[in-house]
Amino acid sequence: MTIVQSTVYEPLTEQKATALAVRLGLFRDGAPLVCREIGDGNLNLVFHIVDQETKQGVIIKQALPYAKVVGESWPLTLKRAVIESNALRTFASFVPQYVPNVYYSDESLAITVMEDLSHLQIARKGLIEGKTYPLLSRHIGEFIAKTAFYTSDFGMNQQEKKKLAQSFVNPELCKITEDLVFTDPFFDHDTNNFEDELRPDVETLWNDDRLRLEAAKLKRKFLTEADVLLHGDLHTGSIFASTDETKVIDPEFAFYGPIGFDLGQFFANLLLNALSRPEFERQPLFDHIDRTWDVFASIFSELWRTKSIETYAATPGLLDDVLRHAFVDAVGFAGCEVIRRTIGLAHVADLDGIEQKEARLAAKRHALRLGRRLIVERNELTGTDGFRRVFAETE
Ligand code: SR1
Ligand code: MG
Repeated sequence: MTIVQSTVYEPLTEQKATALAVRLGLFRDGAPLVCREIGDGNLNLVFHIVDQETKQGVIIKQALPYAKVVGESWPLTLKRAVIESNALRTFASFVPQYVPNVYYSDESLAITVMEDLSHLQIARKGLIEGKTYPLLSRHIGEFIAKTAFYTSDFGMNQQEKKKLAQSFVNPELCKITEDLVFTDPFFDHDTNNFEDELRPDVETLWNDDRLRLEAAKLKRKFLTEADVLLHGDLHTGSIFASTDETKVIDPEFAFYGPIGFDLGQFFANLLLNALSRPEFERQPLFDHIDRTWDVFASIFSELWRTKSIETYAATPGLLDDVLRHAFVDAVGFAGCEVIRRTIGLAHVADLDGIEQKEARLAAKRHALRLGRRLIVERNELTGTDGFRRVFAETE
């Protein structure tokens, strides 16, 4: 990957993105190019440029200096583009099959130029349409296991790890998560956004001292545990999928944090999809949670046993302790994510897209009860079966 320091920042237009792709030599001379801005996320511009004859394309992703979801009143660092391209490059060194190929980065323009994945579909969209993606959890379990192990103090030189962690210090994007995931939904904060009918349920949540204490403990973990390099925003909208391929995108929130965080976000977004479905369609989502954990635990354990560089790695009980904490934390983080996607600033189409109002409110009330139980009872879940049980008990 090349990092090019070139021009002064300006938001690209479709014409300028096309001209840039031509200047970078990404297309043959005279190729008939069509460019569309297709960004539908909360933060960035995404240009899709395609040669109409060969049908080959590229993606140019550009960070905006503010959060698109809110507007220019919420300034946001452009440095996240560098974090994103560096995270993709780091992940590619362990699991190239699960991330897009990065062709160029330009720090001043805050762009990442990368592989066109338009033959795949954003997993959230596909799941909402009822697709099941049989390999999704196998791939995500492997992605998390390998990126976590190889960036941890057990999988890489411990002095180099500190330097790598330093290069992924990401205060502005972490602050978004600290506020939107771990704080605002648990208080009467003006970023929260929910239907008036949910106010009594939400006020019950805000007055729940036990919940607030456990949410505070989880936030503290997120703030203080620089364990492994995380994607940092691993929801189903950050994953492209098909029946046989999976690609993780958008790691602009990457930073060194607690090992259970990416697992928890992924579990939560599977649960959010399950909440939007009738009971008889939920099984594939719970199966995905089981398989993600099983694949993660098995690959992580194998790497720990065969590749660890730490003297204490072979100490009986240590690996079990690491896995147990990863699981318990993941359950708690999943609870926070379920709650914030229901009443916080950034919602998910899985729940908001339920057309019938009473069904939507019922699913959201279920989400709040489920999220709460996952947070306060996370230590009591002995395995991924616990998700099914708590889901059923909170219906
Ligand atoms: C202001 S950003 C809102 C959310 O979008 C991102 O994808 C993260 O999930 C963030 O919390
Ligand atoms: Mg994103």
